[in-house]
Amino acid sequence: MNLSHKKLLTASLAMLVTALGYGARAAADDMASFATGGYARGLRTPAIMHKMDTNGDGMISKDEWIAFQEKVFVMLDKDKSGMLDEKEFMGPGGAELASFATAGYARGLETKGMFKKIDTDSDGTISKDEWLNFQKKVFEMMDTDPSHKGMLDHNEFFGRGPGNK
Ligand SMILES: [Ca+2]
Ligand SMILES: [Ca+2]
Repeated sequence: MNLSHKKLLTASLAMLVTALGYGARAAADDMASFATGGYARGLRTPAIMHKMDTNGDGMISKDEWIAFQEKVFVMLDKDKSGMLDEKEFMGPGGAELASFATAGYARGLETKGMFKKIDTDSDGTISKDEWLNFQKKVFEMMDTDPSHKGMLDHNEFFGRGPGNK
């Protein structure tokens, strides 16, 4: 085997190991498979946790979570109709959301895949109920530590709570 073949083989093995690692992690991470890996990545950052933790106790209560999600909905609902169409959801008007909730969060959220997941009745619009129900499910999936139900500590927030690998 010449050197370049050896390098190629090493690189392929490294890629395979990485892929297997991701697979195992995704299987143990209901939230990321429910809400897309991109959304999970955009959400699970210190900046978002800090933004949500309005009383500064280092935990995200369900009320804090919902208050944040209500603000995001209002920002996306450009025409104030109480519904999000695909254009509003994925449109270029994400600057306000990006500055409120980080560009990474906006990037993870504003995808066609996310739109479809949140639009549970598939009528082509996201109602506020659909939005909040989706976000409540995300919260419940992250809320894995039985010692403080209804609150996310930083381990749960970053996907390292009990039940996450
Ligand atoms: Ca808090
Ligand atoms: Ca809908």
